[in-house]
Amino acid sequence: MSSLNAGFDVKRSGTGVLTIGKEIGYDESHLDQYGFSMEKKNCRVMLINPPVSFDVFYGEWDLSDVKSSSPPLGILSLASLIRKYGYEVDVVDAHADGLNLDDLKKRVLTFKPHVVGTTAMTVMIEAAAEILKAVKEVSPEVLTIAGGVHITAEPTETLRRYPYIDFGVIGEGELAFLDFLDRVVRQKDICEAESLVWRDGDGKLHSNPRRRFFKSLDEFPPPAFDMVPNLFNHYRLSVFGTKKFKSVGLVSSRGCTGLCVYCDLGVVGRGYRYNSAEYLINLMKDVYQRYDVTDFLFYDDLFVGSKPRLRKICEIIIREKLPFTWSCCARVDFVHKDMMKLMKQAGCWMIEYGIETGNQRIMDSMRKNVTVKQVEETIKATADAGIITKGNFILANPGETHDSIMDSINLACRIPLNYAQHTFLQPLPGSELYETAGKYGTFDPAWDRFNTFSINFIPHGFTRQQLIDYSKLFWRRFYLRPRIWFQEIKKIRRKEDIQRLWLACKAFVKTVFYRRKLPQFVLRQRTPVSLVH
Ligand code: B12
Ligand code: SF4
Repeated sequence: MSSLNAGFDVKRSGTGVLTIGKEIGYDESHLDQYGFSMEKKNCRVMLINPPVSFDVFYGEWDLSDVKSSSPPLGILSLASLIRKYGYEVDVVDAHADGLNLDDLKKRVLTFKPHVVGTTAMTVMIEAAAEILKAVKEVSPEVLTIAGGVHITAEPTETLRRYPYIDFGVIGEGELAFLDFLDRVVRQKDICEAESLVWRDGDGKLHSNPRRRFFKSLDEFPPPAFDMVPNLFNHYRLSVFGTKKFKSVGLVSSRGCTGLCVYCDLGVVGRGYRYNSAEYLINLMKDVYQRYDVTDFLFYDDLFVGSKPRLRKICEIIIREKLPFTWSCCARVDFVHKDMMKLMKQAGCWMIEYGIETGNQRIMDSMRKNVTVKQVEETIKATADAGIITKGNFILANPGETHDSIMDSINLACRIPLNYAQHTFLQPLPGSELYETAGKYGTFDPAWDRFNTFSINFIPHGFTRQQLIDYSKLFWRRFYLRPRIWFQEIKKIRRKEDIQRLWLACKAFVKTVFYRRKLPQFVLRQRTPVSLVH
């Protein structure tokens, strides 16, 4: 039985956060080497995406007109794998289906699961814990387990706060969950499973050593899209990130080599692993054949991280004349300028860049390792290749001044961006800033406010109202320009384009002229996570 010292919490502190890929290491073995049985098992597993309201996701911003939701990829990846290994699985997307706790209780009583698992980013953990509490109310014997980015960042504190979560899984879930279930079925000691956080009979919390990062991602089956009721009645991806309403979001790689201080890479690590071009193209073809989808949104932190893979993806799409359009995210220092024409030819219509700031000092303090000049050059090169550009900015960074915010607004307007958006800095659990933000301003670490739209960090020298005013200025200065309006009008081809533009306009007006009043946050410093020794 492992002590907490061997676990993840300790490594997360201090500079450990910078090197988690290296410290944890890579698992080069193959899935079949683990010897998990594929026979059908008498074990029912329910996986629930928590019912989080859009108000929680969007905070003070009224984005109801453009609200988006997408299939829960983490849960669907796990469901796909454990189904292959003989478990009976029920996926419940309580968020998309608008289910309340009573509906969930009924689902539990009907399916009679042995294990119920849920997922959560930080902003969702409260809702996730509520559903596990409801599960325990109707079926106290069910084993409850939570996974995802939040539990990875705050494993022991989360179990301490929510006693109805029996177990937590840190990091990637595929092998850890298979191992856990295998132990449940074979009645082996569950508490020795790697990556597991658990509570002993005396209520003491333990965090087992973490699994290494699995290398052969192609051995995992693709997300089980067939396990959510209806891909298009239930979900609508971001109006701004897709070309069509009917679009599917995919993740084809894990990890990023960046060191940005505000970013939480706890689950996937600071390295880079990816599905092969062939795997990805087969998945896209499968989604196309089953659901008639031709538009894809790659959520990957670093879709363009491997140039040979990117080239191959583009070449296959072009060679096979696949009717796909797609958009992806990229870093300005990683995108390959000589690949842009090929990407465009292969259907890439938009690249979303994390620009974050127009001020070099702030850029350096974020540890972006990028210059403002690089931003300018990359955006120009992308626009020259005929690919639409979207720039994401973060306002209210540590060390921010009124001038540095204006630098960001001015940069957004100076470079040939087609779209720009901003969020407010949030020192996310799992990011380096979570530990240090208190030094640079006032920080409210309430978990249900970590949606990146709410203001939970106010840098020294600013008031909350000033940040709201700068936010409104950002949107007005960028979008109230004739160039942007002409571009949108020129793009109209179909009735759907008009609908999408109308939704965007409504959201713009509400963002600039109106913000909902939510209770002001309590200004306090972050209290350190209590560890069990
Ligand atoms: C894709 C994505 C999204 C998509 C969600 C798609 C979907 N429905 O799944 C969209 C665009 C909607 C999104 C939104 C947000 N996101 Co987001 N997103 C990501 C991204 C880029 C990839 C996540 C992913 O799908 N990975 C692939 C799957 C397979 O991995 P996974 O979900 O983590 O699941 C694995 C494990 O976590 C674990 N696991 C997960 N659940 C469970 C459950 C059990 C029982 C077990 C055992 C294991 C387990 O096993 C899975 C398989 O290995 C991550 C970045 C990253 N590096 O993780 C950010 C990230 C998760 N997002 C983040 C944030 C902050 C948000 C927003 C709050 C931002 C905003 N401006 O509103 C919103 C809120 C949520 C919302 N509105 O739905 C942060 C979360 C940080 C935190 N501590 O909370 C991340 C980490 C970005 C970052 N680097 O800081 N996001
Ligand atoms: S913010 Fe983007 S570039 Fe920076 S570490 Fe995170 S994923 Fe990488």
